[in-house]
Amino acid sequence: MTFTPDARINLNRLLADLDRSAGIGVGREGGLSRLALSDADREMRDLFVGWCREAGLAVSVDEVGNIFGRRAGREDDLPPVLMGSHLDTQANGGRFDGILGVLGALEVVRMLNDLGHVTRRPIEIVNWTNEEGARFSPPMLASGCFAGEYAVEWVHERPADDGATFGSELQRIGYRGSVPAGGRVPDAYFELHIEQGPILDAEKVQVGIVTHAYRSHGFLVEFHGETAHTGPWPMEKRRNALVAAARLLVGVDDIGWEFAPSGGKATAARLVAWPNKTGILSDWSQAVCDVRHDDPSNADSMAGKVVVAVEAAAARAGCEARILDRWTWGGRIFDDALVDSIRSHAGGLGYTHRDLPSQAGHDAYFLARICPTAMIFTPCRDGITHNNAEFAAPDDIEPAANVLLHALVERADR
Ligand code: HGY
Ligand code: MN
Ligand code: MN
Repeated sequence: MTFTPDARINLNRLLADLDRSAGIGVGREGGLSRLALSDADREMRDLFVGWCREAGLAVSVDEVGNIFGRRAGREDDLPPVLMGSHLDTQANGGRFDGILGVLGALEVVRMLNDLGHVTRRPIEIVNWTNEEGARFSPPMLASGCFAGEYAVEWVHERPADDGATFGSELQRIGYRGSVPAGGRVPDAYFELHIEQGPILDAEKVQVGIVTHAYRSHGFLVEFHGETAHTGPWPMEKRRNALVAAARLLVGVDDIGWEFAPSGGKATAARLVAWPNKTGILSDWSQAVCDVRHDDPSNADSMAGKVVVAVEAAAARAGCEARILDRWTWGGRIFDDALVDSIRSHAGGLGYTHRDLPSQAGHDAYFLARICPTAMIFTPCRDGITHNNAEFAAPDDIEPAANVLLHALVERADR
């Protein structure tokens, strides 16, 4: 057998893998809660590594836990073509977000094995650590490190709520690899992902051709105040860090509503405070928020308004504020030739398809900084995601996975 235009993935094999994954780190009904570097993440990683080895891949793990399964090429010293996504999920995550991209890449490799097709260039399938940023901020932490955005030491120091650090948890679960993180340039990167939006499902379109990404700015903000008694302490003397964070987050929500008519979004995502107890004002708090817009200049002005809101919230609550971390991604970051290839394979395979932007962040955003990169979207029911009701039917999955198979081989064989 060999690779021909009518080659297709083995959908039932991919669905079986997705079912196995759905049983590891089970969350609410139908969903997952498989936070990065948790015991459940380790279990899923071990399963994925086993599958890679069964598929004849050489497995390596880098210093921030990214897992690579390498399939040799005929000219094996050429830069590899990468494809993958993430196996970690949100706290109330779905069974497809990220997971479909990793297991879809594995299925492509298995199908090439079935066909006995060895590509000219080597292929590497990838699981990126901590894409969600749910346990360790910021999101896309390990793909960002691979792309040179974050130093390994800084990544290892990222704290979790329970006092653990990224590096200590990586060590604990046995995935603190020795391979340097990054420092190499892949030939290209593909990422298969559910749309995480309603367009493809609503229009009954089979494949999403991702032309660009919403411009996004994220903030981690810290406030310092003073503890005091909630009873006798006069209002004018209060320095309640919890109030400062709350005022910021309401201000961020107002920015979202201001830009909603043009499709902008602003999210008050997280608020933690100490001591955060009855009877006492909190003297420490942290808040995470982000703003997103299809128009970069709008996104940038939303970000400017967030910075003003930080100062206003601090002043109103009598606290000091510090922006501990900021992250920015998105724009026209994908490779036109790869996007065209994906579009032509979608058409050539007889699938309906349409161009659209990505509104959610993805590891591909960082890979796009170092090599030609493109994404392929599948529909997901009503666009529901980061929710246990997230769902992609077999008919939703198969077309985009087949497009990945053909676009990957075209790139790896050129
Ligand atoms: O933040 C995001 O959009 C991604 O899911 N990490
Ligand atoms: Mn994702
Ligand atoms: Mn996600």
